[in-house]
Amino acid sequence: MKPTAFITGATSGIGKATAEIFAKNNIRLILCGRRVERLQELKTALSKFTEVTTLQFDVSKRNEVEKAVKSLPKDFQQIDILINNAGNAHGLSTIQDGDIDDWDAMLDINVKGLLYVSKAIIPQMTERNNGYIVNIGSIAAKEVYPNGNVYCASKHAVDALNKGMRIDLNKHNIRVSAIHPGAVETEFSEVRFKGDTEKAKSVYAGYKALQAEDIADIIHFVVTRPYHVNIEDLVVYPTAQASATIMNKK
Ligand code: NDP
Ligand code: 8X3
Repeated sequence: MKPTAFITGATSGIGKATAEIFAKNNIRLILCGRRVERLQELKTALSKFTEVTTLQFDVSKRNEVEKAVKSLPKDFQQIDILINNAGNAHGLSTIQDGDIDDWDAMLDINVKGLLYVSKAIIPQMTERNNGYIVNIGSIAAKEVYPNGNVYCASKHAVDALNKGMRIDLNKHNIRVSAIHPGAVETEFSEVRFKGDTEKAKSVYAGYKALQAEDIADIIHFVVTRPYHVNIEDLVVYPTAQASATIMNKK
């Protein structure tokens, strides 16, 4: 039987590219996000390759998450692979100038949202003693850079949760991995800079950034290893990037 993957943040960037590569490799899809038109468009496009259903909810709203997961049609209720990908940075400021609404958004979405979704899905994995969880962290999970304070804290939490999940779920035979990308050219910087397209573009100027498909390819590699193989985490940079702050820009 084909495995079923639940992908949060499937409407854009890494999540969307992961949905595309999974669809072409015989993985059934539960696509999640808030932008319903994009979910519908992607469902139409990927239904040519695999079975697809969609769920519209905000990961940071606990009731929405629980209701959405409970609403899954019967033939999508067994989730084999969970990709905890939804998340963003909101703002880039010193701690003294930071906007508390941005802090709330990052902690509510990147940390609590990941927990709410995991909590809704893990019980059926532990019951079956089978499943795979992939958490999308960041180099911000491994390093702290100037003005990155709360985003880095939220991703350090993802790194800790990745480790904690693997320890606690070990007796249930559930695999848990994290992917920690460097700069990936997606809508990420548009969200960080609140729609300032020029500023967002400048983040990816003067070098070849990772593309969403590069990370999707790695996620697909990770989830298709033999069942006895569990990759703890992978840090992935563009060749031009050596750390969060060292970039070889032309
Ligand atoms: P995008 O902005 O392109 O995609 C973000 C996705 O998250 C969208 O599908 C969005 O869907 C979803 N999302 C955001 N907030 C919520 C929410 N409250 N509820 C539900 N879904 C939400 O960015 P990326 O693809 O780059 O980001 C994906 C992940 O990769 C994030 O966790 C990010 O932190 C991480 N990452 C990104 C890097 C980069 O350089 N781009 C590098 C390292 C890590 P919608 O708006 O429809 O809800
Ligand atoms: C996204 C990469 O360097 O902007 O997580 O934090 S970075």
